[in-house]
Amino acid sequence: DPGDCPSGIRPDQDFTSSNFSMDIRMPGVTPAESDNYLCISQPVPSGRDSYIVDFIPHANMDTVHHMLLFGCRKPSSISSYWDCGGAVGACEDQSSIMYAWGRNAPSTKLPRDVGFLVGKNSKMPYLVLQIHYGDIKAFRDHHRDCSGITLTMTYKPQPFIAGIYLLLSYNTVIPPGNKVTNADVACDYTSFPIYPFAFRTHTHHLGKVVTGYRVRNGEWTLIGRQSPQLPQAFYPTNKDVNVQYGDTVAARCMFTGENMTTATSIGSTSNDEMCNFYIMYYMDRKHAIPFMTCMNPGPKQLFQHIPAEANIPIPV
Ligand code: IYT
Ligand code: CU
Ligand code: CU
Repeated sequence: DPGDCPSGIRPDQDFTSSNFSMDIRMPGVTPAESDNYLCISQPVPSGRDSYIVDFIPHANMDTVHHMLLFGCRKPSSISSYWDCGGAVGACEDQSSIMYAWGRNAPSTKLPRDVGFLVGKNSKMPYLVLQIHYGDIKAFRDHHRDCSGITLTMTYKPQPFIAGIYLLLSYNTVIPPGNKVTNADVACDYTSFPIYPFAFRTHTHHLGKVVTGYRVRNGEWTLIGRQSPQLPQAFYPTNKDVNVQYGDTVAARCMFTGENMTTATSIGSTSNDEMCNFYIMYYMDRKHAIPFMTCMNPGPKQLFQHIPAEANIPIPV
């Protein structure tokens, strides 16, 4: 008994239905130390396309700091669960983030008729769940933890496919003592329309605010703005802002190196920094693209016109 935690695929009660659920839950684990990152993987049904249409988190704020779900070609381990906080990560080839849960953060629902495509035609045969366990005090009684998520899934083709557009800076350096350092990223958008509905920000300790925009004909329209010091979940986007051929997608991370004595660069440890703005969108199934990235340092000229709010810290 793997801690008697539910796992794997469960068909719908009604056997004629195309719906089913999939549990991705820790197999009754007791983290050894505070700030353990543990990962588990589950294959998705491979013979045919399936769609994730809802995420139901099972996590307790007292024990779990955050959860991230990835779609993967190959998980980093075949163990029932593994430590994925160090050299070994979640996936061997980082694929795509699909869901995030953070303490106290609202859980974003996929809109109606929208699903993440997994399985046969998706190049994502595995799902990997990463759980960051917080303070180990909650495990003083040595209980076994079943945290994780239940996915509501269907074989029924969905009219719209969900995807992720990740904007990231790879070359930012935050000098010590400077009150404000901006990391700017921008790309021209040259594909079929996307309809953003949620966004997520990610930095480490020095990020104060991360903001993303659509720029159309010189006009900046907010997609989302959040403090990366709040739970790094997906929050609903500003309003109905679509992105189409000819637009520019732009993001700024504002950092402060005020209290630092050395320069901080982009890297994977908590002493390094990151600048990520994730857009979760849907797209017509006819020409759906599940994952896009933008890593262009934004042109200075463009960012002269960024709204002032992008440099106003969000109180936490
Ligand atoms: C260097 C960097 O910014 N790493 C980020 C973003 C990233 C995510 C994925 C980079 C790649 C990916 O395939 I998915 I290449 C990063 O590591 N972000 C963390 C998680 O790893 C997702 C985060 O919490 O956003
Ligand atoms: Cu966390
Ligand atoms: Cu990071």
